[in-house]
Amino acid sequence: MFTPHTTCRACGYGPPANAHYFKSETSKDKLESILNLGSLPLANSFPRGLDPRPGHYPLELLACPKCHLGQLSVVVDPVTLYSNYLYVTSTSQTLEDHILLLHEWLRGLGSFKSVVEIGSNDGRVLQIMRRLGAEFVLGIDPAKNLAKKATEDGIQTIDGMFDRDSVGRASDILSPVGADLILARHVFCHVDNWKEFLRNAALLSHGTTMLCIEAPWAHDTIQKVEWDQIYHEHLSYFTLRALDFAVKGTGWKLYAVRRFAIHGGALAVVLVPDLSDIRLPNNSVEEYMELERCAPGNWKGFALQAVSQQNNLKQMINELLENHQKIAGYGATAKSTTWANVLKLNRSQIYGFYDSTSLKQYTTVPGTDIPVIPEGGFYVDNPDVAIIWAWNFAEEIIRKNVKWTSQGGRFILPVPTPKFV
Ligand code: DWN
Repeated sequence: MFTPHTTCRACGYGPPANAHYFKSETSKDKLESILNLGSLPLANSFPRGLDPRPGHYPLELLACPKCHLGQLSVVVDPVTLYSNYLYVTSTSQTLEDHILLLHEWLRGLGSFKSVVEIGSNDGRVLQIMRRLGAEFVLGIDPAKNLAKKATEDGIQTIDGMFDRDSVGRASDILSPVGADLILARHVFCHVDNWKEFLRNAALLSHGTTMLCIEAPWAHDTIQKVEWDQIYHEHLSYFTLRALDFAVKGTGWKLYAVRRFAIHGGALAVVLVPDLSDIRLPNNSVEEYMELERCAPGNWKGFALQAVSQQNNLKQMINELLENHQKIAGYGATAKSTTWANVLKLNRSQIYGFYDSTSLKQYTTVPGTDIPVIPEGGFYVDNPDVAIIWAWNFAEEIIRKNVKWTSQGGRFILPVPTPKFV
């Protein structure tokens, strides 16, 4: 199930999705089509065995001519996307290091003993937050399978979408004070109704609550041609400017911003209750707003570079196959589902995608016949070349496979330009 998306979710530009919209040919006043990737399967719908193959949905990036927010042309039903979710917050050192950095930055902005995480996945981040001193942690996540596991692992987790129901359940647990810190890492851009999300978060807050939203930053996505981050979960491609439009009337105001390197470049934005007369701690909000004003993002140029990048990797693969090289993928990521389907890869070309996530192992890459193989099999199967689909963890992956590279194995980094590393 999906619905068309025709009005910018940040600034409201563009017509409503009605019969007239679909009849009118003129592109006047519409969101602008940037990159149409066709009809693709859901990035994390890895089928196992004889499971029914996942459905395909339109995957097209649009951009708002007014506020430049990148956004998909359709919204897939979130229950379909997330109720049984196979992506697990990676237990990588890279992520651990990032959370320590984020925690240190947040502690510099305010004190917090109670932490609620929206989109808490398997509870990994809340485990780290508790280890760093949080006295009370609570997760909210729609993936029933992950919420159950997190709770069993000691992280109380409400299984549900972030809506009035889960907010009511969280309020009962948090009452009477509310949360000191509300964390929303890589979930805000999965949300269709931003204002509703922000208003729901306000219901969990008190006078000095900090709401921290972290999301891949469109500035990095465009600069580093991270087009493989386009998949159905990512409804929006985040800018501070777009958030500034959306925050009005939701009970929040922008407080501080910082860019982090995680996931190819992400912005962490802290918001505080709009009523608080709290002074801004620094000029970071204005600095990033100015940076985005100066470089609003050339989406059209990004699309051209994305197509060029796709063709380059396809050519590299063909040349390697002509030289009888055994090619694999490292990391069965949501990003690699986009690559595999756009390049129409199959197992006659790619031996398999190796991954550490048990939920994905022995499944098939959505839309293809390529198997997902346990990471431990990488040395057994010993491919000649491996494309690092989890390029956001490339340093860590290369470091832990130095034995393979020292024996002649070669890694390819697919972004910003496919190349051997
Ligand atoms: O927004 C999202 C981001 C945060 O995570 C979600 N919508 C979906 C997901 O996207 P992704 O699958 O592209 O994320 P990652 O974090 O790039 O996925 C890494 C994958 O690589 C995991 O399946 C684990 C695997 N991996 C591995 O097999 N060996 C990762 C490392 C570091 C490794 O050493």
